[in-house]
Amino acid sequence: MVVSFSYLLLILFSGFNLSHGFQLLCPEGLFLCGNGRCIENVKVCDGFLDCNDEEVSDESLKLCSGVKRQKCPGIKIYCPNTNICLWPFELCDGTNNCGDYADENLEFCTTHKCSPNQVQCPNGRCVPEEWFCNGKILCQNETWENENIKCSDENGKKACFGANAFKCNNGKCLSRLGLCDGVDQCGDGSDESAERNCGNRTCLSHEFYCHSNAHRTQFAYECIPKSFTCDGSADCPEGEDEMIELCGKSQNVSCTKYEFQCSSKQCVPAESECNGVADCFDNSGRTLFTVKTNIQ
Ligand SMILES: *[C@@H]1O[C@H](CO)[C@@H](O)[C@H](O)[C@H]1NC(C)=O
Ligand SMILES: *[C@@H]1O[C@H](CO)[C@@H](O)[C@H](O)[C@H]1NC(C)=O
Ligand SMILES: *[C@@H]1O[C@H](CO)[C@@H](O)[C@H](O)[C@H]1NC(C)=O
Ligand SMILES: [Ca+2]
Ligand SMILES: [Ca+2]
Ligand SMILES: [Ca+2]
Repeated sequence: MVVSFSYLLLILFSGFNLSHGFQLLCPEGLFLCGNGRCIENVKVCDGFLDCNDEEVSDESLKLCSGVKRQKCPGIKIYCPNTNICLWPFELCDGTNNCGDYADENLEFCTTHKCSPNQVQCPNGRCVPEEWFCNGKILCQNETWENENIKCSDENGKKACFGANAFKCNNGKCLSRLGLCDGVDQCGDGSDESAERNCGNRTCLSHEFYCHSNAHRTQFAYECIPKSFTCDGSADCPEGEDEMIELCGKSQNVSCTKYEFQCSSKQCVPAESECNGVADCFDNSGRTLFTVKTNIQ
């Protein structure tokens, strides 16, 4: 009775800050967040923010120290105060990835150097180059953007900004990674059209060609930025961007326990393992689940 009453209160008050003298309990098997929310125990110290409270209570270092502290795979970076691993490009990108804004700290961001193919705004924020020239001010300073981000070529025609950008036939700018990936990000299909030579593209000089892409029925990630090679995370269909021959040493490509490792070494979020979508380039995630996914 007591438990169900607390549970009822919880349902009524979830989202409110309950710090008024009475103590809330969560039903068994659930973890009580600092903001009164209850989350499943398995979501505690799993490297993802689930409580969404100021204390980052499900991923605090106090709770997730020692063995529970996850190892950051590859080139991922530890958040200083929370049990979360970041990609380098998540530093100063305007999104609070650490949960306590440590990755968006202004003092840090004004001296931080952005990743390749990112623009550093005057406020320190790092924005991917290909996001510009799509009609939005991204640096919160239009004057600065007009002076520094060129969205036209020498003939005055609309252009995209940066070497990683691709211009759709309809003028939209998107990342070259979206070329020939089977998804129409342009909206007019021009990133997937025959003129793009999907399966036979010529990569730019700052790109790496994934040979194994040609074995796939849906071509994707034929050309990846060279900065994606030897970073501890497989991006080519068969992981040749992390080969010892290329990188000089074994990269020990490893996934967090909340990721599933495909036979190609690629890491995909664990929950996508059984969702019927082929996230592994080699379909290895699906082989375990063919019985489930074939029921129609
Ligand atoms: C915006 O950028 C301009 C030109 O780069 C600079 O002079 C100005 O101080 C900036 N404004 C703000 C609010 O930061
Ligand atoms: C790629 O080009 C080669 C040589 O031109 C050709 O034989 C092959 O069929 C092409 N592959 C695709 C997928 O278009
Ligand atoms: C890579 O993995 C092997 C085997 O698990 C281990 O012995 C080695 O220390 C690891 N190397 C690095 C650099 O982590
Ligand atoms: Ca969590
Ligand atoms: Ca961030
Ligand atoms: Ca596409």
